[in-house]
Amino acid sequence: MKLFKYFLSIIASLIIFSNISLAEKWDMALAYGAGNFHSANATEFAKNVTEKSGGKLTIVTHPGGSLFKGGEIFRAVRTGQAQIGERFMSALGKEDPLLEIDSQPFLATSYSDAMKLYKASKDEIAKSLDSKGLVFLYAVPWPAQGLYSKKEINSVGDLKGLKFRAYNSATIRIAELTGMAPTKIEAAEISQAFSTGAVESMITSPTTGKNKKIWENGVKYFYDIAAWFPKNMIIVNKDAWNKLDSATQELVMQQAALAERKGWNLSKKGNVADKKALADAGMQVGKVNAQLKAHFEEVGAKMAQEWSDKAGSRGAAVLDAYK
Ligand code: PCA
Repeated sequence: MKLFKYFLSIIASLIIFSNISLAEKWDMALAYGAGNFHSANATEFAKNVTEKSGGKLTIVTHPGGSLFKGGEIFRAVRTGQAQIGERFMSALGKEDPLLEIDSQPFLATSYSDAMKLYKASKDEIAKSLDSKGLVFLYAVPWPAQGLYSKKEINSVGDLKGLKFRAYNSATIRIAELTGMAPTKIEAAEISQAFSTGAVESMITSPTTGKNKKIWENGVKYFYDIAAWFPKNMIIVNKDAWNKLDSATQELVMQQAALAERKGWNLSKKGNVADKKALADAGMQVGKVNAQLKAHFEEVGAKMAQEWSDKAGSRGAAVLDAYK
Protein backbone atom coordinates (compact mmCIF):
# COMPACT_ATOMS: atom_id res chain seq x y z
CA MET A 1 0.00 0.00 0.00
CA LYS A 2 2.82 2.37 0.88
CA LEU A 3 4.49 1.59 -2.41
CA PHE A 4 1.24 2.14 -4.25
CA LYS A 5 0.81 5.56 -2.64
CA TYR A 6 4.39 6.37 -3.47
CA PHE A 7 3.88 5.58 -7.15
CA LEU A 8 0.58 7.43 -7.15
CA SER A 9 2.25 10.56 -5.86
CA ILE A 10 4.96 10.28 -8.50
CA ILE A 11 2.36 9.90 -11.23
CA ALA A 12 0.33 12.80 -9.82
CA SER A 13 3.34 15.08 -9.73
CA LEU A 14 4.31 14.03 -13.25
CA ILE A 15 0.85 14.95 -14.47
CA ILE A 16 0.91 18.26 -12.66
CA PHE A 17 4.43 19.00 -13.86
CA SER A 18 3.70 18.13 -17.47
CA ASN A 19 0.53 20.22 -17.38
CA ILE A 20 2.49 23.19 -16.20
CA SER A 21 5.06 22.81 -18.92
CA LEU A 22 2.55 22.05 -21.66
CA ALA A 23 -0.27 24.51 -20.98
CA GLU A 24 0.84 27.82 -22.45
CA LYS A 25 -0.99 31.14 -22.40
CA TRP A 26 -0.21 33.81 -24.96
CA ASP A 27 -1.29 37.42 -24.80
CA MET A 28 -2.00 38.75 -28.29
CA ALA A 29 -1.49 42.49 -28.72
CA LEU A 30 -3.73 44.07 -31.37
CA ALA A 31 -3.53 47.77 -32.21
CA TYR A 32 -6.86 48.23 -33.97
CA GLY A 33 -10.36 48.29 -32.48
CA ALA A 34 -12.27 45.06 -31.86
CA GLY A 35 -14.64 45.88 -34.74
CA ASN A 36 -11.82 46.21 -37.29
CA PHE A 37 -11.69 43.23 -39.67
CA HIS A 38 -8.02 42.53 -38.85
CA SER A 39 -8.85 42.30 -35.14
CA ALA A 40 -11.98 40.23 -35.75
CA ASN A 41 -9.99 37.83 -37.92
CA ALA A 42 -7.17 37.56 -35.36
CA THR A 43 -9.74 36.93 -32.64
CA GLU A 44 -11.22 34.06 -34.60
CA PHE A 45 -7.72 32.67 -35.16
CA ALA A 46 -7.01 32.86 -31.42
CA LYS A 47 -10.29 31.18 -30.57
CA ASN A 48 -9.72 28.35 -33.06
CA VAL A 49 -6.21 27.65 -31.80
CA THR A 50 -7.39 27.74 -28.19
CA GLU A 51 -10.28 25.36 -28.86
CA LYS A 52 -8.35 22.92 -31.03
CA SER A 53 -5.16 22.73 -28.98
CA GLY A 54 -6.79 20.61 -26.27
CA GLY A 55 -5.75 22.98 -23.50
CA LYS A 56 -2.12 23.21 -24.61
CA LEU A 57 -2.31 26.79 -25.83
CA THR A 58 -4.68 29.58 -24.90
CA ILE A 59 -4.44 32.82 -26.88
CA VAL A 60 -6.04 35.84 -25.24
CA THR A 61 -6.57 38.83 -27.56
CA HIS A 62 -6.19 42.46 -26.48
CA PRO A 63 -7.62 44.69 -29.26
CA GLY A 64 -7.65 48.47 -29.49
CA GLY A 65 -4.11 48.87 -28.19
CA SER A 66 -5.29 47.83 -24.71
CA LEU A 67 -2.14 45.83 -23.97
CA PHE A 68 0.36 47.68 -26.19
CA LYS A 69 -0.20 50.51 -28.65
CA GLY A 70 0.53 50.01 -32.36
CA GLY A 71 3.92 51.66 -32.14
CA GLU A 72 4.96 49.43 -29.22
CA ILE A 73 3.84 46.01 -30.42
CA PHE A 74 6.88 44.97 -32.46
CA ARG A 75 9.24 45.58 -29.56
CA ALA A 76 6.82 44.04 -27.04
CA VAL A 77 6.69 40.77 -28.97
CA ARG A 78 10.42 40.82 -29.64
CA THR A 79 11.19 41.17 -25.96
CA GLY A 80 8.52 38.66 -24.93
CA GLN A 81 6.34 41.15 -23.02
CA ALA A 82 3.60 39.90 -25.34
CA GLN A 83 4.03 36.42 -26.81
CA ILE A 84 2.14 37.30 -30.02
CA GLY A 85 1.01 40.47 -31.73
CA GLU A 86 -0.05 42.22 -34.90
CA ARG A 87 1.83 45.10 -36.48
CA PHE A 88 1.51 47.25 -39.58
CA MET A 89 4.51 46.00 -41.57
CA SER A 90 5.49 49.11 -43.48
CA ALA A 91 5.89 51.15 -40.29
CA LEU A 92 8.95 48.96 -39.65
CA GLY A 93 11.15 50.08 -42.54
CA LYS A 94 13.94 50.97 -40.13
CA GLU A 95 14.02 47.32 -38.98
CA ASP A 96 14.22 46.12 -42.56
CA PRO A 97 13.38 47.98 -45.81
CA LEU A 98 11.77 44.79 -47.11
CA LEU A 99 8.99 45.29 -44.57
CA GLU A 100 7.92 48.42 -46.45
CA ILE A 101 7.90 46.92 -49.93
CA ASP A 102 4.09 46.75 -49.83
CA SER A 103 3.83 50.54 -49.36
CA GLN A 104 5.79 51.51 -52.44
CA PRO A 105 3.34 53.51 -54.59
CA PHE A 106 2.10 51.84 -57.79
CA LEU A 107 4.24 48.70 -57.38
CA ALA A 108 1.13 46.54 -56.74
CA THR A 109 -2.22 48.19 -57.39
CA SER A 110 -4.58 45.19 -57.38
CA TYR A 111 -5.22 42.36 -54.95
CA SER A 112 -3.71 39.82 -57.34
CA ASP A 113 -0.51 41.86 -57.71
CA ALA A 114 -0.46 42.45 -53.94
CA MET A 115 -0.60 38.67 -53.46
CA LYS A 116 2.17 38.16 -56.01
CA LEU A 117 4.32 40.72 -54.24
CA TYR A 118 3.57 39.08 -50.90
CA LYS A 119 4.60 35.65 -52.20
CA ALA A 120 7.79 37.09 -53.70
CA SER A 121 8.77 38.82 -50.45
CA LYS A 122 7.47 36.48 -47.75
CA ASP A 123 10.42 34.09 -47.34
CA GLU A 124 12.99 36.86 -47.18
CA ILE A 125 10.87 38.77 -44.64
CA ALA A 126 10.29 35.67 -42.52
CA LYS A 127 14.05 35.01 -42.54
CA SER A 128 14.85 38.52 -41.41
CA LEU A 129 12.23 38.35 -38.63
CA ASP A 130 13.65 35.00 -37.56
CA SER A 131 17.06 36.63 -37.11
CA LYS A 132 15.36 39.10 -34.72
CA GLY A 133 13.90 36.26 -32.64
CA LEU A 134 10.45 36.31 -34.22
CA VAL A 135 8.29 33.73 -35.97
CA PHE A 136 6.18 35.06 -38.85
CA LEU A 137 2.63 33.61 -38.93
CA TYR A 138 0.56 35.43 -41.53
CA ALA A 139 -0.14 38.76 -43.22
CA VAL A 140 -3.33 40.42 -44.46
CA PRO A 141 -3.62 43.61 -46.53
CA TRP A 142 -5.70 46.67 -45.83
CA PRO A 143 -7.98 47.72 -48.69
CA ALA A 144 -6.55 50.03 -51.38
CA GLN A 145 -5.12 53.24 -50.03
CA GLY A 146 -6.81 56.48 -51.04
CA LEU A 147 -6.42 60.18 -50.37
CA TYR A 148 -8.72 61.85 -47.81
CA SER A 149 -9.05 65.60 -47.57
CA LYS A 150 -11.14 68.24 -45.87
CA LYS A 151 -10.77 70.42 -48.99
CA GLU A 152 -11.35 69.51 -52.60
CA ILE A 153 -8.13 68.65 -54.47
CA ASN A 154 -8.06 69.46 -58.18
CA SER A 155 -4.43 70.27 -58.83
CA VAL A 156 -0.92 69.67 -57.57
CA GLY A 157 -1.12 73.19 -56.17
CA ASP A 158 -4.04 72.18 -53.93
CA LEU A 159 -1.73 69.75 -52.11
CA LYS A 160 0.78 72.45 -51.18
CA GLY A 161 1.05 72.95 -47.45
CA LEU A 162 -1.76 70.53 -46.54
CA LYS A 163 -1.26 69.23 -43.01
CA PHE A 164 -1.00 65.53 -43.72
CA ARG A 165 -1.34 62.55 -41.38
CA ALA A 166 1.35 59.96 -42.26
CA TYR A 167 1.64 56.39 -40.93
CA ASN A 168 5.09 55.30 -42.14
CA SER A 169 8.23 56.56 -43.90
CA ALA A 170 6.70 56.05 -47.34
CA THR A 171 3.71 58.31 -46.63
CA ILE A 172 6.02 60.89 -45.06
CA ARG A 173 8.07 60.81 -48.27
CA ILE A 174 4.98 61.15 -50.49
CA ALA A 175 3.94 64.19 -48.49
CA GLU A 176 7.40 65.73 -48.80
CA LEU A 177 7.55 65.14 -52.54
CA THR A 178 4.07 66.59 -53.10
CA GLY A 179 4.60 69.65 -50.92
CA MET A 180 2.35 68.58 -48.03
CA ALA A 181 3.37 68.89 -44.37
CA PRO A 182 3.48 65.40 -42.80
CA THR A 183 3.09 64.33 -39.17
CA LYS A 184 3.29 60.65 -38.23
CA ILE A 185 0.21 59.64 -36.24
CA GLU A 186 -0.99 56.12 -35.28
CA ALA A 187 -4.48 55.09 -36.38
CA ALA A 188 -5.77 55.31 -32.79
CA GLU A 189 -5.23 59.10 -32.82
CA ILE A 190 -6.73 59.89 -36.24
CA SER A 191 -10.08 61.31 -35.07
CA GLN A 192 -8.45 63.59 -32.55
CA ALA A 193 -5.87 64.81 -35.06
CA PHE A 194 -8.56 65.78 -37.58
CA SER A 195 -10.99 67.26 -35.09
CA THR A 196 -8.37 69.52 -33.50
CA GLY A 197 -7.17 70.63 -36.94
CA ALA A 198 -3.70 69.18 -36.42
CA VAL A 199 -4.15 67.51 -39.82
CA GLU A 200 -6.47 67.97 -42.80
CA SER A 201 -5.54 65.12 -45.15
CA MET A 202 -4.22 61.55 -45.11
CA ILE A 203 -3.77 58.46 -47.25
CA THR A 204 -5.37 55.32 -45.86
CA SER A 205 -8.04 52.70 -46.63
CA PRO A 206 -11.78 53.31 -46.95
CA THR A 207 -11.99 50.92 -44.00
CA THR A 208 -10.02 53.12 -41.62
CA GLY A 209 -11.98 56.20 -42.73
CA LYS A 210 -15.23 54.36 -42.15
CA ASN A 211 -14.19 52.93 -38.77
CA LYS A 212 -13.20 56.43 -37.62
CA LYS A 213 -16.40 57.99 -39.03
CA ILE A 214 -13.99 60.45 -40.58
CA TRP A 215 -16.85 62.52 -42.12
CA GLU A 216 -17.72 63.62 -38.59
CA ASN A 217 -14.37 65.43 -38.47
CA GLY A 218 -15.02 67.59 -41.51
CA VAL A 219 -13.38 65.28 -44.05
CA LYS A 220 -15.50 65.48 -47.18
CA TYR A 221 -13.40 63.99 -49.98
CA PHE A 222 -12.01 60.52 -50.69
CA TYR A 223 -9.89 60.06 -53.82
CA ASP A 224 -9.46 56.42 -54.70
CA ILE A 225 -5.86 56.40 -55.94
CA ALA A 226 -5.46 52.68 -55.04
CA ALA A 227 -1.70 53.04 -55.12
CA TRP A 228 -0.77 50.21 -52.76
CA PHE A 229 -2.11 47.54 -50.35
CA PRO A 230 -0.11 47.66 -47.10
CA LYS A 231 -0.30 44.65 -44.82
CA ASN A 232 -0.53 43.82 -41.12
CA MET A 233 1.47 40.82 -39.97
CA ILE A 234 1.12 38.48 -37.01
CA ILE A 235 4.37 37.62 -35.26
CA VAL A 236 5.29 35.37 -32.33
CA ASN A 237 8.17 35.59 -29.88
CA LYS A 238 10.54 32.71 -30.71
CA ASP A 239 11.11 31.65 -27.08
CA ALA A 240 7.35 31.36 -26.61
CA TRP A 241 7.13 29.45 -29.88
CA ASN A 242 9.82 26.98 -28.80
CA LYS A 243 7.84 26.08 -25.68
CA LEU A 244 5.10 24.53 -27.84
CA ASP A 245 5.26 20.88 -28.81
CA SER A 246 5.46 20.21 -32.54
CA ALA A 247 1.79 19.22 -32.90
CA THR A 248 0.71 22.54 -31.39
CA GLN A 249 3.16 24.45 -33.60
CA GLU A 250 1.64 22.69 -36.58
CA LEU A 251 -1.86 23.60 -35.44
CA VAL A 252 -0.90 27.27 -35.08
CA MET A 253 0.59 27.33 -38.60
CA GLN A 254 -2.45 25.60 -40.05
CA GLN A 255 -4.83 28.08 -38.38
CA ALA A 256 -2.58 30.96 -39.47
CA ALA A 257 -2.88 29.85 -43.12
CA LEU A 258 -6.65 29.72 -42.71
CA ALA A 259 -6.77 33.16 -41.07
CA GLU A 260 -4.65 34.54 -43.89
CA ARG A 261 -7.09 33.29 -46.54
CA LYS A 262 -10.08 34.62 -44.60
CA GLY A 263 -8.35 37.94 -43.98
CA TRP A 264 -7.60 38.54 -47.67
CA ASN A 265 -11.25 37.85 -48.49
CA LEU A 266 -12.48 40.19 -45.76
CA SER A 267 -10.14 42.87 -47.10
CA LYS A 268 -11.51 42.47 -50.64
CA LYS A 269 -15.06 42.82 -49.35
CA GLY A 270 -14.17 45.91 -47.34
CA ASN A 271 -12.53 47.45 -50.39
CA VAL A 272 -15.96 47.65 -52.01
CA ALA A 273 -18.33 47.95 -49.03
CA ASP A 274 -16.35 50.54 -47.09
CA LYS A 275 -16.02 52.87 -50.08
CA LYS A 276 -19.78 52.66 -50.42
CA ALA A 277 -20.11 53.42 -46.69
CA LEU A 278 -18.10 56.63 -47.17
CA ALA A 279 -20.37 57.70 -50.02
CA ASP A 280 -23.49 56.73 -48.03
CA ALA A 281 -22.25 58.96 -45.21
CA GLY A 282 -22.26 61.87 -47.66
CA MET A 283 -18.59 61.98 -48.65
CA GLN A 284 -17.51 62.71 -52.23
CA VAL A 285 -15.89 59.48 -53.42
CA GLY A 286 -14.03 59.67 -56.71
CA LYS A 287 -10.70 59.56 -58.51
CA VAL A 288 -7.99 62.18 -58.83
CA ASN A 289 -7.75 63.90 -62.22
CA ALA A 290 -5.14 62.98 -64.84
CA GLN A 291 -2.71 65.74 -63.84
CA LEU A 292 -2.71 64.64 -60.20
CA LYS A 293 -2.46 60.97 -61.15
CA ALA A 294 0.61 61.69 -63.28
CA HIS A 295 2.08 63.66 -60.39
CA PHE A 296 1.60 60.81 -57.92
CA GLU A 297 3.10 58.39 -60.43
CA GLU A 298 6.16 60.58 -60.81
CA VAL A 299 6.53 60.67 -57.04
CA GLY A 300 6.13 56.88 -57.00
CA ALA A 301 8.92 56.42 -59.55
CA LYS A 302 11.28 58.56 -57.48
CA MET A 303 10.40 56.61 -54.35
CA ALA A 304 10.97 53.28 -56.13
CA GLN A 305 14.51 54.42 -56.90
CA GLU A 306 15.11 55.56 -53.31
CA TRP A 307 13.74 52.31 -51.93
CA SER A 308 15.88 50.09 -54.14
CA ASP A 309 18.97 52.07 -53.06
CA LYS A 310 18.02 51.27 -49.46
CA ALA A 311 17.00 47.65 -49.98
CA GLY A 312 20.08 46.68 -52.02
CA SER A 313 20.51 43.22 -53.49
CA ARG A 314 17.86 41.62 -51.24
CA GLY A 315 15.31 44.12 -52.49
CA ALA A 316 16.39 43.60 -56.10
CA ALA A 317 16.03 39.82 -55.76
CA VAL A 318 12.48 40.18 -54.42
CA LEU A 319 11.54 42.62 -57.19
CA ASP A 320 12.95 40.19 -59.80
CA ALA A 321 10.87 37.37 -58.35
CA TYR A 322 7.80 39.64 -58.40
CA LYS A 323 8.20 40.82 -62.00
N1 PCA B 1 -5.20 51.77 -42.02
C1 PCA B 1 -4.10 51.90 -41.12
C2 PCA B 1 -2.93 51.40 -41.91
C3 PCA B 1 -3.36 51.30 -43.32
C4 PCA B 1 -4.82 51.45 -43.26
O1 PCA B 1 -5.58 51.29 -44.20
C5 PCA B 1 -3.84 53.32 -40.72
O2 PCA B 1 -4.42 54.23 -41.31
O3 PCA B 1 -3.03 53.53 -39.83
